Amino acid sequence: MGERTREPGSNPIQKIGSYCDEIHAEVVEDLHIGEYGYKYRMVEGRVMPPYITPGRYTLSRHIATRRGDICYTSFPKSGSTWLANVIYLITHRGETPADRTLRSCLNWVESSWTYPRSVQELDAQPSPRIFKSHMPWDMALGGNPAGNPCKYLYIARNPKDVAVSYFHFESDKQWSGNYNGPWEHWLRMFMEGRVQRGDWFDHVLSWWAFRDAENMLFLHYEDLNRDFRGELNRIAQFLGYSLTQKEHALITHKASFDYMREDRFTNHQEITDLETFFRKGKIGSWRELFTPDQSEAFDRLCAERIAGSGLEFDFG
Ligand code: PPS
Repeated sequence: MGERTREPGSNPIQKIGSYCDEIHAEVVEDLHIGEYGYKYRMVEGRVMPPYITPGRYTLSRHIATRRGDICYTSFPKSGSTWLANVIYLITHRGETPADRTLRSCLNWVESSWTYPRSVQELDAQPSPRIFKSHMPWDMALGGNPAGNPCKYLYIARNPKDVAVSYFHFESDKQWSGNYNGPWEHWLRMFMEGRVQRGDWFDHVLSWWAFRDAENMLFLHYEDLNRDFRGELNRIAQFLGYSLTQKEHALITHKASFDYMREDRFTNHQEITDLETFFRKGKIGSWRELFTPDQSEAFDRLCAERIAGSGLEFDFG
């Protein structure tokens, strides 16, 4: 098993073209433009990105999953790309193809943006098929996860870091959400559940309620950050893989923040405007933007919304 660090420019991966509402939002009349230009679509009463089109969403709900399928899911900016890479590396014993990207190896059925698949393409794919989603439980891929042959992994991150990471993400890129307002306003929208993918608390709690289901693994970004070794073993075991020491070391290396930021397999270089995707990769970067008053208000909201659920977060 060789470790390949790719030199910049050494492989043929091409840009996939720019995001465009006229193409990717499909039903453009449905779109709303909120405060500070923030664009979204309502799906099942939730704020969603424009590229979650009615047709793609319906397909994602009705897709026939099979034994061996893996679906990872999260609220945006919670470490899902990191988890995707870990899943890919486990299921491929640490090897990655030189002529493809992680994104192109995943099935993001609910989205019309980046590698949308037809039913025929999905049916023809060998196991294990890896599905990406950012949906709450009641909008999950494959209908009801509890009665589904698919294995689900949910990754949650402390919501202050999510809010900050999401603000940078939506402010830095010029497509889809296109938010161009200040942090204070973004934070208010986040706390009121008005950012794309809806209310963070509802989202996380919806999956947390099913954390003990046999086909479900609930993960925390902060655990991966603090104890990658232990979490890698947990994920591998859940997926039914036993890793050799060498594979373990290779995966640990290839899933590190610095490696993923540089490697063309993972660094989203095929998409315009995602150059800042690998931003900090740390616990506690919320301190950059939260004022003491904002932090207190957020803590009060957390106490109200997750009290009694048993769900706890490490804020660094
Ligand atoms: S997205 O756009 O919703 O799919 O974003 P997502 O991948 O869920 O989350 C992006 C944040 O995860 C950080 N990240 C990592 N942290 C630590 N280690 C590794 N390997 C890693 N890979 C991605 C990424 O930097 C984003 O967090 P911030 O705080 O913005 O840096």
